[in-house]
Amino acid sequence: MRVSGAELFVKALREEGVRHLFGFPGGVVIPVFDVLYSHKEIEVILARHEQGAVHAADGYARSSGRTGVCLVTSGPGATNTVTGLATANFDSVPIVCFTGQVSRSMIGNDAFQEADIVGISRPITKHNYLVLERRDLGRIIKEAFTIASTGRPGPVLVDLPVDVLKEKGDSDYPRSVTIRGYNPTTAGHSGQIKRAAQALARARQPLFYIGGGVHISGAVEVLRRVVEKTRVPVVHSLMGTGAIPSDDPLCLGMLGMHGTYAANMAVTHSDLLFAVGVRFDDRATGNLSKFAPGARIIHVDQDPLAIARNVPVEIPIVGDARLVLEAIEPLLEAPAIDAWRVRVEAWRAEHPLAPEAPAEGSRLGPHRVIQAISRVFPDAIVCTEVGQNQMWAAQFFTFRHPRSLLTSGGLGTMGYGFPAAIGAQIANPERRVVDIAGDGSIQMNIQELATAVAQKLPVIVAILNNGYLGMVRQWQELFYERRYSSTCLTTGADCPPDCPGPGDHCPIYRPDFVRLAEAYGAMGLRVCREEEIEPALRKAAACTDRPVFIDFIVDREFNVFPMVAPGAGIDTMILGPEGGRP
Ligand SMILES: Cc1ncc(C[n+]2csc(CCOP(=O)(O)OP(=O)(O)O)c2C)c(N)n1
Ligand SMILES: [Mg+2]
Repeated sequence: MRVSGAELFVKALREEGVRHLFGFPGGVVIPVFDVLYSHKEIEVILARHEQGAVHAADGYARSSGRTGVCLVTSGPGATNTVTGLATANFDSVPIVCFTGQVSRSMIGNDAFQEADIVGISRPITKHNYLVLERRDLGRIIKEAFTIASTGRPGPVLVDLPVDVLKEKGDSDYPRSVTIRGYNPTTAGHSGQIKRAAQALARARQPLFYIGGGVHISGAVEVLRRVVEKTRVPVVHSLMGTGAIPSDDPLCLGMLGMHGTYAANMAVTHSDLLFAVGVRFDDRATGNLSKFAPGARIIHVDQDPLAIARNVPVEIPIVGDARLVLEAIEPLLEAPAIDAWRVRVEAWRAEHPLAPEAPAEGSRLGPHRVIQAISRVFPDAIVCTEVGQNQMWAAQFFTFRHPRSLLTSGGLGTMGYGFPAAIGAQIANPERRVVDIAGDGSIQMNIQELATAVAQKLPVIVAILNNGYLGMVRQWQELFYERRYSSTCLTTGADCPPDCPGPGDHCPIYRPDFVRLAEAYGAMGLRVCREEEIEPALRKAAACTDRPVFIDFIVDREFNVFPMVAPGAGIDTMILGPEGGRP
């Protein structure tokens, strides 16, 4: 049977099991949207901005493990996907993003709405394609889905010229493909796995260092068994949050720039770091010359390029984290580390995560909001924006489930959390999804409120409204003599040039998030006092057919501690507002 490229495209999606497509139309992709119009089994979620569509596909994928799919038009539609693709690429999220393109004969002629999206997206995708022949369409789509979801996952972009979409051709869609030069390793090397087990048995100050790869590979269960069997303490990266429950006695929390005192001290004094699915990102390691100076390092990762890129690794194991941990599990013995555990516990007791208390009469402590969210919605999928809100969410929410913290770790994309929450809610209609947001970040994809209202999604957005681009302000406070250049969100034309800092003289905060939510048809609530936090969250919990924005007016100059100054080793932490150092 001969069908159009657009018909084959939709058939391919159906055979891939795609149930949701995040999209935004335009001239060259009308043929595809036209076919989708009569195929109701694929639900098209109309975003309000292409960046929102890609982040939604990303949240869908991160929360469910299924590949997220989006479809946008050429030119500006395609360029609007760039931040979403880069975000997903950094955090290894499987997405297939289809972009329309001008007709093949027009490519390179500055045609209307032409952009070389394959060139633009090359460094921020796992792979990308321009479909130049109608006969290659089915194979390329199959390859795209295969590459996105296997090995170290990532976004794949497929650029579809409009005349390819209109051309009639074969209706066959391949069941499988072999891709030359693409053969991700899955099982780890058995000799290396044995060496790793022996090293762990002999270690006296060992630590597991866990990252996002553990969620991606579905290794959470086996990891928990391995930790239980060995009783070795665990630290995790931001992306590894929730792999071990935050309240597990062996979980020391996050390491790095805003890591816990116990995690950073344990890394610094460990003699063996057993790293699984991590990148040794600079936000986690701090100054590399001071990172884990006495530790032998075992590194399990799917991506051979991630191994030994930042730190010397003694026992590299390339492979899927779940398969490697399953292979090592029977070989493991619990090391004799009672003395080490006592030291680790002492660090934990010495400096628990104890944020500065807000001054008398001042506004809410943001950590109180997050602790309350954790109590009212203990099983929620938590999305975050970027900045202080993100770090407080990681520090103060008790994560107990895998794939429950969706946050832009690598790229640090403000505006990620809300559209990601929309995608997560669509993939998980039975769960509560809460976006912990900053008042700056939320405005970067605020238009997706229209999407959430249209889809009747009860996503809860908890805005920690501090009137600042708070994380940048924190750096200015600590390292730039409180010169709050371009970080105050209440600044107006009438402000004096030498602002004395926040106070009653400040202009009224705009926008009014409550009225903004209501303008979109969502519920809007405002909370100014501690005793109002839980009632507001319970009111939000009772709302099941539309999004809720809660504007939490928090202390304006509250900081995230501990903090490792940029360039310092992670054992040198600023522990609180007085700047006390260990
Ligand atoms: C798209 C983007 N632009 C700029 C930044 C730099 N940046 C990091 S955190 C931050 C402040 C975010 O402010 P807000 O959302 O209010 O969060 P807060 O830190 O106050 O919780 C900025 C500007 C970024 N991460 N992403
Ligand atoms: Mg803010």
